[in-house]
Amino acid sequence: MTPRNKAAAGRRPKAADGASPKQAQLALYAEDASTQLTTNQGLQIPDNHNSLKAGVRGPTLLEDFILREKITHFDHERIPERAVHARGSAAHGYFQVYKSMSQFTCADFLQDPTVKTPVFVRFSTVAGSRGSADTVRDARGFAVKFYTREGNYDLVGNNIPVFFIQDAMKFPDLIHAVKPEPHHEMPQAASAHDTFWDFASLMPETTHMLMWAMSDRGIPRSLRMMEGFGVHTFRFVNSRGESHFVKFHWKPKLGVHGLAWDEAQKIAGKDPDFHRRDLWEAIEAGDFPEWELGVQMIPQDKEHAYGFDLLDPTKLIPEELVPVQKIGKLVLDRNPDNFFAETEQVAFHPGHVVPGIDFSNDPLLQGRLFSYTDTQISRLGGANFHELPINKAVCPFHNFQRDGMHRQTISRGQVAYEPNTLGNGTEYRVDGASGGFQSYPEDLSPPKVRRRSPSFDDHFTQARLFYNSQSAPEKEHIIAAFRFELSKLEVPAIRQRMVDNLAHVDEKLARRVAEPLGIGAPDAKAAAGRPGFRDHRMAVEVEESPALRMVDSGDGSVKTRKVAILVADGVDSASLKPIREAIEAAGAQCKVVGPRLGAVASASKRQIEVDVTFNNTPSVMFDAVLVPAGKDGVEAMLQMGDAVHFVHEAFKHCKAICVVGEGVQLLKGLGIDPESSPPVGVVMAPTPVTNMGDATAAQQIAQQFVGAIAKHRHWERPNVDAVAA
Ligand code: HDD
Repeated sequence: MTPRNKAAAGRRPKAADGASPKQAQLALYAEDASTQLTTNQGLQIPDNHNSLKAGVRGPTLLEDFILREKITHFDHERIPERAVHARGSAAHGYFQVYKSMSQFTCADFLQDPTVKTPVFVRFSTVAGSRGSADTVRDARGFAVKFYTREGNYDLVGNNIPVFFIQDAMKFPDLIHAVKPEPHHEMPQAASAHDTFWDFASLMPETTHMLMWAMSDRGIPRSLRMMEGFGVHTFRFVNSRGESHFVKFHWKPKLGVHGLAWDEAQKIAGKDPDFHRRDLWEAIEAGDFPEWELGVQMIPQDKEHAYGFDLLDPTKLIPEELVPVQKIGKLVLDRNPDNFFAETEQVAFHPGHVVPGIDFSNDPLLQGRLFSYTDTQISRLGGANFHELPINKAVCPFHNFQRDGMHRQTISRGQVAYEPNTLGNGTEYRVDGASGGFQSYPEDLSPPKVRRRSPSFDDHFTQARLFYNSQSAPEKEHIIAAFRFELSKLEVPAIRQRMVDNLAHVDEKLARRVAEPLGIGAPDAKAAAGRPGFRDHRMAVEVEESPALRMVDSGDGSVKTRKVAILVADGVDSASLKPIREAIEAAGAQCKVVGPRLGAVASASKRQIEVDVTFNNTPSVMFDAVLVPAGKDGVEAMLQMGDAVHFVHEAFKHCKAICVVGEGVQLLKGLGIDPESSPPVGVVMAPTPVTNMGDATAAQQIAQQFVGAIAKHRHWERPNVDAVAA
């Protein structure tokens, strides 16, 4: 064990030390490394380096059961990756309700504020393979398994509140279109290719989610800084059998933040595990990520009160129409012990519900109710995946399902059927009289039809609402993302169809997207004439919804933000100290970035320990940059391409930058005049202030810098496209 692992293992709760029921259960299956090696049958292995041979230079003998066992196991180590959401990262934690929700639902885990329900949460990208990069443009999965006292409840959502399609019948088509193209398996983890946009342009119902995916929601800064949504309308049912429709929201404590697209692409190469590492490290450091669970509730009799259909998964309920009530919190406080056993083998299913939570007739949800169990059977090798430790309920479970691949449970007795009189000596019959999960008795008198409801036919009003609700820079990001994706297409007709559709969202948006694409002007009429086009406009109930934009979200704290402090021999360490202290006191994390590992010598010959180098940890790994004063240090950095690039790139990505004294030289070439007021998000500290040890002035500078970091990104910074970085 490395010292770090040892420390982590020491900290982790064991079964006996008050851990959650789920941790106690998992501990029964856990094993620690041992110095003795045995076969799977427990036989001690005498030599783990050499196979059994006929003479030292002779052929290996078939008899070598030890070699065979080892190789055979290795040969079967891999299981199929998930058909979608293959790339994921997960953590354990707990959920706690703020006050009883008994008025709306009888779900046990939503009753008692003193109860902490164990959870396992897996975040994922959708399109990429298991080994693909974290920061690609995509929706993110946000799947929560609650191990409740009434059985497992899975809330299997995304970080976008609407979906591309309205009916599960189209799901395989959607996924086939977005996955790498079947003839050459390219591109990996990217929607910027012909088949995706071919499909999207022919299916205008995708338009609303496309707007979200092309926004900064598609490239989150961190898994800890994104919202989650149950997407579909579900039902809460209380103990009197009364139903409310409900939409679920997860609101991150740290706010909702995105990367710059150029940055996201660079990170995909520099650190493909960027989000996974960020989640892991935050939890190891004790910075436990937190979300609040929000609900929008609509009484059963108000089902038709809105212009959109609650059953249509391409629609959201604007928070201005139905406020989000925060009803509890989710905290992730423990990393998994084993990626495969937990993160890979966990099996989610929207059909894992508990009494008090039920489905709506959303046709996408209805299809999902079939798909998830089905996929686990091939992915996890049989029908007994519920017995895997990570999937096992913490409450007792029992039925007469029997046998199958990899069955673990040893079911005792003669009886495997119901009703029976032989099982436990008395007549045993399940008749629904004694509770259990009761489906909401919805009144249905349907003709059997294979048709889409006309109430699903408005494909543009909410796409427009989303676009209109964005700030000016966020609108620019959406335009740039559409341009990027569509410019990658080889077939101009697909680009044209797409911008024709966009003209129904916003004329100007469509024109701006089309400008650099070598196609004609957007033609709204042409779009309207194509098969599949629906624009039966619903009444506009909300023109603009501030809740849909990301800017200014969060509580203004800089907790866990990463700040680079650039150093080289000769920088002024005195000017660094007060600023570093203030940043760290505010909860941000500093790393000293230098030309080499080891230490550099400050102007006053103090040693400054270097954590990482300009080369191995570039600016895209940080949220902000601090450049100290010190003539010789700054001169040295100006000679280093990596150091200059570091600052220019951070500027281009609209990050907070603080330059002290001569450090301003590193902004040279960006057209910034040190004498005039600095660009937004750039804090300039004149040398005399900090060099002369004026503590109050240094404090002020530090506070300005912390304020700039808290804004996350200064997207309104002008002319960043002109920066060559
Ligand atoms: Fe799905 C996985 C979320 C529609 C079929 N889906 C999967 C995961 C998430 C979602 C988060 C990963 C779970 C994990 O971490 O293991 N899926 C959604 C959302 C949808 C959605 C929010 C729409 C609102 N999905 C959807 C449809 C179907 C599927 C319409 C099929 C009819 N989804 C699957 C699947 C997966 C899956 C193929 C792959 C691996 C798995 O289930 O366990 O069955």
